[in-house]
Amino acid sequence: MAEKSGKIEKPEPPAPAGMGRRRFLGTAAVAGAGLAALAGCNEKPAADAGKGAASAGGTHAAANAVHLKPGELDSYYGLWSGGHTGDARIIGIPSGREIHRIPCFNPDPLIGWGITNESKKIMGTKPDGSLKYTVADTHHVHASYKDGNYDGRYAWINDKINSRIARLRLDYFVCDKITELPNVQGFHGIFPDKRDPVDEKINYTTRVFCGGEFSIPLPNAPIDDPSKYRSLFSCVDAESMEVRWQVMIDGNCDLTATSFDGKLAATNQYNTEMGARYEDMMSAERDACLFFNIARIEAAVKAGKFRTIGTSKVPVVDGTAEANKDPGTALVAYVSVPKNPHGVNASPDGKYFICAGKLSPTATVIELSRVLEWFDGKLEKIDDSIVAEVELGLGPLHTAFDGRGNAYTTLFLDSQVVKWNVEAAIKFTRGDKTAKYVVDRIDVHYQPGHINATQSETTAADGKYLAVGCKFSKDRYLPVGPMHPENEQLIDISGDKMILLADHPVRPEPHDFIIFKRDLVKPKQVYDIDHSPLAIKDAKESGVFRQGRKVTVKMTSLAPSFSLREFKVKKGDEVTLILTNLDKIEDLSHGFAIPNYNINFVVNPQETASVTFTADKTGVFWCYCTHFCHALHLEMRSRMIVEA
Ligand code: CUK
Ligand code: CUA
Ligand code: CA
Repeated sequence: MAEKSGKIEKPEPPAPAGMGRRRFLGTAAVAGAGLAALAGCNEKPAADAGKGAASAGGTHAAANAVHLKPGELDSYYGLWSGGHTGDARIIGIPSGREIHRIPCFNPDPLIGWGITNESKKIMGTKPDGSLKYTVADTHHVHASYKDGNYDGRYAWINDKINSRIARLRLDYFVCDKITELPNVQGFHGIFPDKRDPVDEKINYTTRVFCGGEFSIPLPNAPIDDPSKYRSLFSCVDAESMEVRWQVMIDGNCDLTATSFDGKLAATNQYNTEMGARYEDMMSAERDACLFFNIARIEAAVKAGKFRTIGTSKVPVVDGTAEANKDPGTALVAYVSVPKNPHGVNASPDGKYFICAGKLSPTATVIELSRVLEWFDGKLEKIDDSIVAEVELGLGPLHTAFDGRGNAYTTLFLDSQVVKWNVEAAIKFTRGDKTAKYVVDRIDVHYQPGHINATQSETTAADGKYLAVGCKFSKDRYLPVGPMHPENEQLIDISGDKMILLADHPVRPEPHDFIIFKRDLVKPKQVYDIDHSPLAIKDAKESGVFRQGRKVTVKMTSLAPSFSLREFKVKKGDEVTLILTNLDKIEDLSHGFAIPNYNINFVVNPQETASVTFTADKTGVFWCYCTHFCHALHLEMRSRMIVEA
């Protein structure tokens, strides 16, 4: 893919703001030679690799440093989606250090996710007790809001492969609920609402919106004609995690964003054509950004104006273009935006939604108040809600904000981040050609996808750091065979010019992430022992309890021993082993592994976990602690004797 890193050529100078030669990428161009460019294969390693940080002292000193002294803590939490690993990752910002991973959709043998009964219940099992799914593809992770800022309660993350939404608790940093969306394939964008559209008192997140990307027959059936397929936009209850309602739409959902006033949720569409092949999906010059009128949708559901699909009981309202022409009753507004847009993002001032063009070199700025005017019958044409459409560069994907009126958009094909001023872009679009909306450009390495700034999509956007998720790392790390890591780059955005601060490799492949101030969460480091109804609060309650062929083994851990030094079961028993860690000291976790039984899990201080297995092998099995906990950690064992 990449050219040999030995052949380093000078990078092309940044493209000027007005790019006459850069018009839309036509279908023909893309289908032919241009396809390689779309895949990012035309990039040459930049000659200035790493120079950004080195030249930090040149133009202006980097106000934000990445180097923390030993023992120093990061000032921000970064919450990254894990991609194919199906987890969420906690990365300290600005250091870029990966501090933790939260397994969600896929098994994780470290903590026993997908092994313990508690995690299996969250993940979902088949009738035989095995996991329903073991692969996932997480893209987007967003946290709950209060008063327009993160409140440290929850975050939500999507699984595109099996259409699941997982909730993360931000006190224990664990996944506590997973819901599978009915009749949805390719669940992609996810975004919590920021407040209720109607109830003044509910100034926090109570809904999470989920975009269905792939259109399918509803209900799914072997129907060949793609014009009969539709996709669903789903609303999930933030507390119960049940699906409240769905909206059937034309085209497809991609990314999702929400307004600060709680009134609208948005999704961009790249396939208004409802094509089944990529040529078809890019045949139109414009696609759309949809706006969902939350209050009206919920009123329609309440009034019984819905249907259900297949075996699902979730109310589905009609959001198709044909049924939503009259602004007075419309549930959904279809705003036209250029060719195959990618991200949609809400600016922290609450005024605008920005759609990046992807196959058009533009960003489109849509004014929230005008979309609302259209719903109120005060704006004649919905497309008049577009207040700017400006050229930025090739392959614009996602946008972040600094809270000072600037937007930062990734340019996938140009391998750049462009900093641009939203109000200047609006002036330029209105005819003031002297309005210089492009403020700065910086090369990134390489082909960036998501981008986010510290506190970006909150009212507390602080414009300090920008992280950029580069899809290709090429020559940036020691080669490790054919598979390359992704490159997450950190940029200082505190000054006028962006300054590249650091590269960090990540296992493929995170897409989206958020970065928030560390004092917004209050992590707990010791469990409340009552979190589990199974907790064994006293070592004296330990023992082997038999009910026919079902055996319960109750055990506690307290460094450096388990309460049962040995226990006996019989071949063929169904054994449920419950382990409570009675240690109360922070950081004193124990593991519990059973050799040849394929079992390992961790119990953190005051945590209880259980596993169920059939004792199908006779013999002696040294159950041992897998988590280094004490000078006598190796000696911390229990003997399971399985008798014939
Ligand atoms: S999509 Cu991955 S770079 Cu799934 Cu958010 Cu844009
Ligand atoms: Cu307990 Cu190691
Ligand atoms: Ca299209």
